[in-house]
Amino acid sequence: MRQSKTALITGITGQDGAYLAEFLLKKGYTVFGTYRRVSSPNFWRILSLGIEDKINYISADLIDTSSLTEAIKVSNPNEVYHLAAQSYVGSSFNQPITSGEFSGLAVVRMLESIRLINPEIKFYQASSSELYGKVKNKSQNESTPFFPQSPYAAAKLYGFWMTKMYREGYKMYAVNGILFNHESPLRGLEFVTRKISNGVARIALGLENNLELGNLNAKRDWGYAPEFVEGMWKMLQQKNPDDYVLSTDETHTVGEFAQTAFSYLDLDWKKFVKSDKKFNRILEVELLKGNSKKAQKDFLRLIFNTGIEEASKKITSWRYKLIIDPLTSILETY
Ligand code: NDP
Ligand code: GDR
Repeated sequence: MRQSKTALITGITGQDGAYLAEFLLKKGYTVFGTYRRVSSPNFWRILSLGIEDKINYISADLIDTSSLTEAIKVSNPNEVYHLAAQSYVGSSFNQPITSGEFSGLAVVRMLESIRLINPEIKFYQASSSELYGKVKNKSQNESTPFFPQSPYAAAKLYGFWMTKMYREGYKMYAVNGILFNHESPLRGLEFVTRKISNGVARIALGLENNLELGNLNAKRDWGYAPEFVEGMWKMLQQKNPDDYVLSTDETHTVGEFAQTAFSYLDLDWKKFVKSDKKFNRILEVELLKGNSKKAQKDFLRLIFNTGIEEASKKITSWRYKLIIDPLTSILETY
């Protein structure tokens, strides 16, 4: 009889993959993770968490169905967290076809493999607040209509519906986590929060004179990645499978984020930040602000072991968690 649970994480080399692996290892899980073969190894996040020797690695590529099927067979998991995707929205306009392959079709490759190998395996799909796109509502929850604004979001929309279809049609435990932006020191440098904290650090150290950004008015609901991965796990522990929004329910502009980051080092952001149209997207998502009441009611409260108010205070302490933590870690490396 199995003593502990086994999880398979696709995209273990990414921000969420690394934090989720750390979280599941602490819970006593046996963790398998897929990575893709690239010319230079990309394990810096796992290394920085010091968990590199505790993970069972499987090489798999999202475009290669047999490698994904093999990963499920070899790991024989109780739970699959499907996180791998081309996750940068801006690049999806340059690579719309591979975005469809990686963020859309690959979801079905996973679902179909699970259905054929062992339909009892629980499946988590990394859906996104980008699905809401051109929003009409001031805040977005599980009933808000989707209106994608990028090839990335359109591909994720397909993945969203296929996950729901396998749940309803084949009665599989398959759920969508509709996660709003979540950041950390392990976030890729091309994403705006890390671009800003890295830029501020470089300016403070005299390595750069300014920071070029795109749309400063875009509003995002930024949370903290290590807390969000716990929410993913919670979704697979519910009695019945369902889709959930995870968000802080607060929104701030990119400009506000930059202002706060510069003010941490007593710098006036207006002297350093330049807005350049070359960083604007073909289509933009102007406003995202989550409404996570459903998750708060079902399980977010349990994550923090506190009341709802305190939980949301903890998750929304964005000034510290999103700016000061990554900034400090950059300054420490110089
Ligand atoms: P990252 O970009 O940090 O990680 C993506 C992972 O996918 C990496 O491990 C990457 O591998 C892997 N990957 C990409 N293409 C392929 C491929 N062709 N074959 C195999 N693996 C591949 O993203 P995050 O960790 O931030 O996000 C995780 C998931 O959650 C993504 O699906 C993202 O779209 C979604 N999401 C993220 C949110 C966020 O705010 N972070 C919010 C909502 C959804 P490699 O390291 O080799 O590049
Ligand atoms: P996003 O994250 O597109 O929301 O997708 P990103 O940090 O790239 O952009 C956030 C907002 O900032 C604006 N912006 C800039 N963005 C970048 N990257 N660089 C800039 O210089 C810049 N200037 C302004 C963007 O236009 C945008 O409005 C992230 C990813 O993790 C997705 O995978 C995930 O699904 C969503 O969050 C929820």
